[in-house]
Amino acid sequence: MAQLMGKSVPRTEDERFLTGRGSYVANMLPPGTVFAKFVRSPYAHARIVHIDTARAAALPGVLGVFTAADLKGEIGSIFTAWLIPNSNLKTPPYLALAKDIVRYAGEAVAVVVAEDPYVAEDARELVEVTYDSLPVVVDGEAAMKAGAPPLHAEAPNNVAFHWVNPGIGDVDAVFKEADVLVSQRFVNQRLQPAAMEPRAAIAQYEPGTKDLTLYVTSQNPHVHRLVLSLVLGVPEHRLRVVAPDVGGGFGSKIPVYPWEAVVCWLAMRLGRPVKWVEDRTENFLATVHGRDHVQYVDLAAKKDGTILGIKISSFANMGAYLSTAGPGVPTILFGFMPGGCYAIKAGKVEVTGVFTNTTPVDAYRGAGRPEASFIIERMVDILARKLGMDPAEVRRKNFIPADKFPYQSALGLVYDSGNYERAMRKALDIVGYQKLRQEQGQARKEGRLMGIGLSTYAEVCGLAPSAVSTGTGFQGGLWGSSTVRLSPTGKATVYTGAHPHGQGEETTFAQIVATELGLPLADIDVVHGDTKATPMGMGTYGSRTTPVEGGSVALSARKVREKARKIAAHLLEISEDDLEFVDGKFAAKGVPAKGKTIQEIAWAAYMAGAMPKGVEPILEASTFYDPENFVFPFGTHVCVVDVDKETGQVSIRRYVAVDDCGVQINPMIVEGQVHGGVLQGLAQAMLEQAVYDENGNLLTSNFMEYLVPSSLEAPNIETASTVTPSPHNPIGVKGVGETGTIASSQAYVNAVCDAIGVDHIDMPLTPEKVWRAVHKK
Ligand code: MCN
Repeated sequence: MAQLMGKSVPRTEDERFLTGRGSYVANMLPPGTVFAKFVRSPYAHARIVHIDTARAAALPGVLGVFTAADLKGEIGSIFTAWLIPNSNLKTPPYLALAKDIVRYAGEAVAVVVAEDPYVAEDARELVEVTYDSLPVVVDGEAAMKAGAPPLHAEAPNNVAFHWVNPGIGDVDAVFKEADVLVSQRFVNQRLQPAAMEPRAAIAQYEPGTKDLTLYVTSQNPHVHRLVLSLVLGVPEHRLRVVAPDVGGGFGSKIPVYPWEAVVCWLAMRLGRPVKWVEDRTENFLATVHGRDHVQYVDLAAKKDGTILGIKISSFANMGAYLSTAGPGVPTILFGFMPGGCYAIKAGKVEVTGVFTNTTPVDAYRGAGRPEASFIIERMVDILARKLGMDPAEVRRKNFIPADKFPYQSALGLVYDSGNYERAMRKALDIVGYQKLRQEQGQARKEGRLMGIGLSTYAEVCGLAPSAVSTGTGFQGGLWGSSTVRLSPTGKATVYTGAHPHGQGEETTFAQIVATELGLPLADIDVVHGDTKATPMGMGTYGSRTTPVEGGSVALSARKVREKARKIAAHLLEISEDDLEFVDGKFAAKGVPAKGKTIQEIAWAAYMAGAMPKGVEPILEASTFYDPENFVFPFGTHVCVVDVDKETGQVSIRRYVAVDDCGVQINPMIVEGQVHGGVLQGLAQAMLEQAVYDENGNLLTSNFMEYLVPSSLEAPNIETASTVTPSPHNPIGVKGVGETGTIASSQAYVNAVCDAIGVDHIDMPLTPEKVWRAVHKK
């Protein structure tokens, strides 16, 4: 069998991406396309008194200006798809175009359509909206206080939901056993996803067939189709959603946005293809934001460093409306993981979601799990400091032992496999931990600030199984789907329900099929992103694509192989049991020369004149794979920093990442994902923060104000791995797309706090904050 699993083959998709031959929505232009631009509110909270569209509509080239009044209920409210049970969830309407009241700066109040995008832009400026401003609240905790401006009549005190994970053990009892208690408030600041490609949509309607096609920047085209069909009343089988190449998403292209529904409605109303492409400022104002939690954490421990329990009270700023997956992120995706990789006896997590006059918040790389991992990894360091123990020693003492898997965690999940001690040992060996600690002692004597930060994270990903997704209120099963089809000449096409948008599965899924069927990589095509071509699928996010969709691909390929085995046995006139499959050829055991290649069997299955009894023509198989559990990657990251006392400037001297994502399909891609993920987590620790003023204006609405890291800030990332396969996944894989982000923020913050000798500094650690911490100002 051609063993392509585990090989660092170059990414097949890169040729088109790196030579400018990708196919992006913004580059498409169906004949007769007209252009939409949205008029967005400059107010964060205001009554809409009047909208005068006359001057805009009179501009030559304008086809129409539309407001909520024109929609006349033809577009339903955009709804959240994660209805968290037992949380008293409030779901106020989120209208495609605001009616009567706007609740965040950037909410759309009108749309202009013109023959030319520049005319549309000019016309947008001519729409005159009279607003009557209302009091504004942007801070999640402030929004719940008496007297705070109310956003929605159905949500008293602006509370969107209240959810509790009581855990399994008796948390109050373990807190009574404690010798030491440590408490800390954390602000996990709001972030703005900044995918290279902003959002875009083109809708095209065929009145003859009543077919509506939407080309859109989506991470999950079938989810887009389902939601838009319900919102627009277009039958699902008449709606085709195509997400072609997508230039990054990081979670922000999971949600279905109101304006995508408007673009569809306009195409049906005007009978012309309608195109909308957002610019960067619109992207920052009206594409979902991420994180924005305030957490109060208590940790109970023995004086020898044994951790007993954790209690968390978290406040999640949801923005003005609940986005598609919004409520699930700070609850389900956060609230089961703050025990990290430790054998904690009991835990309790309480989460309150709050409405504010800010952009809605949804998934952003890691989505809930970076927030969980940050808390536990910071708390372990704070505990170590309080006890005067080495942070590595406290971790080692509390790790879930390698022989205790599958492990029932105190917060309610069953971790599939792990060996935390081995990953930490490897990272500490690579970085030379003992020597670094000695050097640090010497540096301190000389008045220099040097810090070492550890992050021994465990995370949950591979979002599935359906019993869990639906049991936690998600309005969809989470399984993987695929079809593997061999043409008569033995070339394979893989149709997947995933939609990679930079991660590289066109290559890794081909590697899976090549391994299972013994085909050359060049003979395999991976198709995704088109609801008309692919099986109903749940998309790409939550590092689910490889374990769940990839698992499905492996199972489909195995079904094809088993069918081919039957045909081969029939053609060779021997028993199936006497056949072996080596390098793409079925042959009698020990007689490889006489046999049938997979290509010959594909031809025979097409000709179909000599098939075994009861076997259908064509080599093709499909699988809907619903895994029995999540997968739990883990690892140890170590960050070594030097802090300049005079300026507060931090420089990263070393960054070592040891990650374990089970079996690796393509180690080069895994390394690339770790690099990108680490930098995204470091960006939160060092630089990024969405900032609103007290009137709800987003001050960070462009790249001058919202700082994403450049190669200058990026450290050299030294990567290594351990391999602990997932026992329940068909190919032993776990996800890796988010591990770097989930691990890295706290490695940096731990290092800086270690250098200065303080308990905590909230992110981002700007030079000013660091300087103040050094000088206790
Ligand atoms: N892989 C592998 N072996 C493994 C695990 C993964 O070879 N054991 C490979 C995969 O086959 C795939 C890549 O690594 O080529 C990432 O796979 P996976 O961990 O399954 O993650 P997903 O494909 O589900 O991607 C989602 C994840 C998330 S949640 C965010 S956010 C994110 C990320 O991936 N957004 C990205 N990485 C991104 N990378 C790019 N370029 N752009 C984004 O928007």
